[in-house]
Amino acid sequence: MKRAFALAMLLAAPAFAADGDRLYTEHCAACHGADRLGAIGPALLPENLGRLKKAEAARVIAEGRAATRMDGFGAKLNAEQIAALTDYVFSPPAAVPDWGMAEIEATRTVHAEPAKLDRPAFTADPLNLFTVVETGDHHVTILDGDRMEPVARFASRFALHGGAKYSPDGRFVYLASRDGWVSKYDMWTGTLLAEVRAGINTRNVAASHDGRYLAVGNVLPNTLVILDAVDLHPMDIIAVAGEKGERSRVSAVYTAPPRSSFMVALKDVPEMWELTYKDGADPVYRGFVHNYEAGMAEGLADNSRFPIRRIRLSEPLDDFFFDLPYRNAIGAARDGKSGRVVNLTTGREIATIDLPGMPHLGSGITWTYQGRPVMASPHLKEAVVSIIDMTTWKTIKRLPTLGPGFFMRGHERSPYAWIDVSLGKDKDAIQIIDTTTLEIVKTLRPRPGRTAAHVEFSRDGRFALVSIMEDQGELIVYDAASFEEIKALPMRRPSGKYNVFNKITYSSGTSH
Ligand code: DHE
Repeated sequence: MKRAFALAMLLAAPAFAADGDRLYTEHCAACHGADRLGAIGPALLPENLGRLKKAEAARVIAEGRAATRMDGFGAKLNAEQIAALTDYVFSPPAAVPDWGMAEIEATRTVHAEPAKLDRPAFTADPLNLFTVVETGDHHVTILDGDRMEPVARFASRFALHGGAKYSPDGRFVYLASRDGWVSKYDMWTGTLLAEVRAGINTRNVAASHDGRYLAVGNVLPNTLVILDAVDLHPMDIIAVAGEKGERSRVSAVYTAPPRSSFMVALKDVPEMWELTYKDGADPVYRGFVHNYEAGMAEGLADNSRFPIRRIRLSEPLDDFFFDLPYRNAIGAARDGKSGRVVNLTTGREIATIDLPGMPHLGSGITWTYQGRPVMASPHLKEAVVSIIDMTTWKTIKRLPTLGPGFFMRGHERSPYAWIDVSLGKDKDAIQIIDTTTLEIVKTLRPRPGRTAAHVEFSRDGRFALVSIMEDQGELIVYDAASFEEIKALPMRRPSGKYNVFNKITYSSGTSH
């Protein structure tokens, strides 16, 4: 009660009474950078703080942040000064900082070359390893998926977000942080190999299926950065803008293996981009990249050594799911009411899907139901899973759940799809859908009262791993057929886990 009051006072204090800029230089710049771009501490710019409420930011300044080097300043600064500092870090900088080739290259470090090995340094099936991202204390655990035992654990950059991406053989894993750091680890030795800061505020990283390139989608600045997957050196920076030059944030970048391309979702303009990385790319792309005028006429961007195709949309779509052959993209605006199907061969929208309630298409999965391919997606704002026939693009079922949820998982060898409902009041529940009847057959409450979210199957589909997404959390291993708990491992807010085999084979039940 006392603390809540103190916090309210902090927020009510007149921010203008103290000089945020000066206080920042004095107390924060050493760790967070004079330009607020981050140093040993994370970047403190509005885009990077987007998920933090002002009251929480003020509390962190006053009390510090557990499990980090951020000490509390409550003894040194009064309420007015803390309010001024909070306002300052939530205000945009006078100019968008430069983050070009030189700045990116200057952050790049190659820590080690991969050891000459033809198998992991430990005894484990290299294709049944999991990367577990623990955002509670910013660490990554490599888990042996046969014994369900950790084989390595190491510190990560602050606030990793998005799925782990693997090299085609599953040996190397790439992880991105919200502050733009991309790190490359050797799964077989648990070694950090290289790091680079590809953006100031980043959405995610995608890895080409041939193991050669990474694409990093940024919000700040508005760029798409292509890195060499071997040593992370920046190969290309593409300014992201619509046809009339209007700048756009990148929402996400995805790999489309059968197309040898990266698909790019843009937040602010009604376009999606396809960037091809195929050698000697088909003439339709090659021709245009060398011919700016013709390229623009045909809707191809021309600012990259990698040919880019603009696909015009009727409105911006910022969250995508793809059918397995990558012939169609299913997109939705996060705040929209319907989804669109975009045929990637013709570059045309071919259907509208009934999808209210903020579908989270990036978490969608697909399976065969009564001989037809269906896709299913949870919703961020509605207690429902939408199941859509991918031949007619009609919603065949809106399956009510206990609450809105983030993630969904299935596996080729399991008849069940697992969802969390972590955005509602039943955040401690995991629900299991029978993919043959489209009914919920089981509701688990792994740890009553504690948030359960993000499921991933083992390579063979026999086990389902569930996160207790709390600071002192757990990773719980379930028998995926009997739904019995097999094992629990303590973990620090395990936000996501990624099985090597399921990822590198682009399993229909997992995110790609
Ligand atoms: Fe995520 C993946 C966007 C909030 C945990 N999230 C993704 C991806 C996108 C995305 C585009 C796919 C990228 C990839 O894997 O390459 N996430 C967003 C948002 O727009 C949203 C709603 C708001 C935001 O803050 O950006 C959001 N996400 C969250 C969280 O609050 C979560 C639960 C905790 C956190 O750590 O931030 C969260 N997002 C995740 C995880 C994945 C993810 C664990 C990987 C899922 C997977 O299985 O592949």
